[in-house]
Amino acid sequence: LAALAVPARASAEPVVMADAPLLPAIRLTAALNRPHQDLSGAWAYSKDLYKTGWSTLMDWKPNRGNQRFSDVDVAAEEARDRYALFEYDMQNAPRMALPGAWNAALPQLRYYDGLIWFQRTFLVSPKPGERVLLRFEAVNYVTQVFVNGKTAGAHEGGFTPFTLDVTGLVRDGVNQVTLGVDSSHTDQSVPPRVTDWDIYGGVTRPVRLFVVPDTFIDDLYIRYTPEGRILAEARLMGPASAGSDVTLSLPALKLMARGRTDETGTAHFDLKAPRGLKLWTPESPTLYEVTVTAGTDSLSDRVGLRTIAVKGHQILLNGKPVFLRGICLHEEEFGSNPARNMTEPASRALLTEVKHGLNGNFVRLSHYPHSEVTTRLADEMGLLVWSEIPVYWAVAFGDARALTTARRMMAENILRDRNRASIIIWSVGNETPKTEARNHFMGTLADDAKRLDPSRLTSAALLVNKTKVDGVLHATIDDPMVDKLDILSANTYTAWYGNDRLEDVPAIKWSAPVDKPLIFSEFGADALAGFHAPDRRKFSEEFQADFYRATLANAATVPILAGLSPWILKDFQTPRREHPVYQNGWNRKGLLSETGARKQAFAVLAEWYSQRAI
Ligand code: GCB
Repeated sequence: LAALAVPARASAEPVVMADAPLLPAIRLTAALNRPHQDLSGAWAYSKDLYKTGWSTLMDWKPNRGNQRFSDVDVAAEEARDRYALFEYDMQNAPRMALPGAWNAALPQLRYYDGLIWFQRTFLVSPKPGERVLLRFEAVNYVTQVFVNGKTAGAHEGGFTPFTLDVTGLVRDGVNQVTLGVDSSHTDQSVPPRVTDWDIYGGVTRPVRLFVVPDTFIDDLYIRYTPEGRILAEARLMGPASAGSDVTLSLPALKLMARGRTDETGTAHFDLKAPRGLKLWTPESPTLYEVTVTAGTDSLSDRVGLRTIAVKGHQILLNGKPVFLRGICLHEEEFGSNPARNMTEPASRALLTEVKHGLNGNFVRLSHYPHSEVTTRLADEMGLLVWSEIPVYWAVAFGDARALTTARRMMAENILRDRNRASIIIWSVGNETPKTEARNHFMGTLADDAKRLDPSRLTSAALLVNKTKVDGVLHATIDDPMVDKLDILSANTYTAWYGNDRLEDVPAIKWSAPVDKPLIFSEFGADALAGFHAPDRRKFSEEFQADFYRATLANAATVPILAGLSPWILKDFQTPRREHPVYQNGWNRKGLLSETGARKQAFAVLAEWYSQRAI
């Protein structure tokens, strides 16, 4: 990634403390609740397959004619000088609606995996003592940001937000922002080159512009303890961050407290929860308005209060055992041409199928942080959430750069969402090899998760060791990570992949070396909606339904099982699945087709969950 050598302004660089998590310099927690300009809409774009506009790559052969990020008015230059040479003109380039992956925008870009430039203008008139921040909710995968032709910062990672302080680059009135977005992945990227989902390059979530006071409330972290206390930390950023007065209030609970920030800009609150507090549960997802004020800034959020813990092989929500009736989800809306632009109606439609269609109480948001739209809706609708970063398959576990990227992503994800009561699990990996390097890599992430948020559980989707003894299948979680993680999770595809037969699945004997809760974090089989086969062959709805019956029969025999998240709610696009009859670029393990038609297995799982509902 030579491209990233472009110097990033301080605000884009992670703050590195010895052995501490890698924190983004600006957090802007609960940003969506602040006044802002949404820069969604028409952006000019220009594709650049050979990355000629990536400044550092062309340093050996400077070519003004390709610098899409400059603020030169190309048409005016051409009009002024008939020998002027430009091989782009962003101001007059075609437009694309953002957010949304470019692969869905135009047939010519369906398989484009490389660099595309985006540009638009915005109006801003900051007053003295104000800061201008640009926040990007998700850009896949590497982004360089330029404001009025000057470097504003860079970011790697396709699913977590980043915020740049552009105060020094903006002028009063019309400004120009240009993004160079490179979707290509490398051997060091997270995720690596090969996954089982589609490219989805580009600006997939909104870009927003904020004007905040010079000293502003950058972070709020609030949680409820088993002892009945409400703990909160409010962190200010800016010249007056230390020694400032901060007020915290939860009006519905008649709670109000004053604090003062320490030298790190943080004010700590420790309040006794009043009687009558309603704890958040999936059945009754009570949210309380919380407001922090400091100086001229104020920030509000709606938060649920609850506890989550493990005891032996049980998961305890508010001290009571809970069985996770879940399903995995990719971030894809219904339809045959998803752009991974999750809107509230689209997210609500998907989560409604989980909650009311399947009788579920849990979603695994695989394999990367989903939109804040979804985690906020999970809070509101009452669904427990597994949140993960794309430490997936063959990540370069021995590579220091990959670890830095993953740690920063983990921090960005946790800092974004640690006030979401719905989230109970931070996951640090999916189906990864049992090597020393990987144990260190994922172990570091699990430690970071606990440091940033000791109030939640950790897990990882692990591979299972399977043997057959006297005709009976034995599945063992013999992974060195079991000691590190709070919950053991297993992806199990017996009788879909491999040579084992469906008839043997109900009798699989499960064992783990430690007494901890186990989740079947994945199991599933492809079925093409509408394909029915009397002989119940693979890819038929009948086979998928039988596969669910067999795996659920097995699940009922596993005493340490604390939940399920089968693979997956809905068919999703992936270049790995090219069977010309059944797949055509779609992984067909959805219980719903891409357009939302329910397959037979949907009812099988819904019925099983209705029996488990407490
Ligand atoms: C897995 C992966 C998931 C795949 C799925 C499959 O184990 O975690 O990303 O899509 O299997 O369909 O094979």
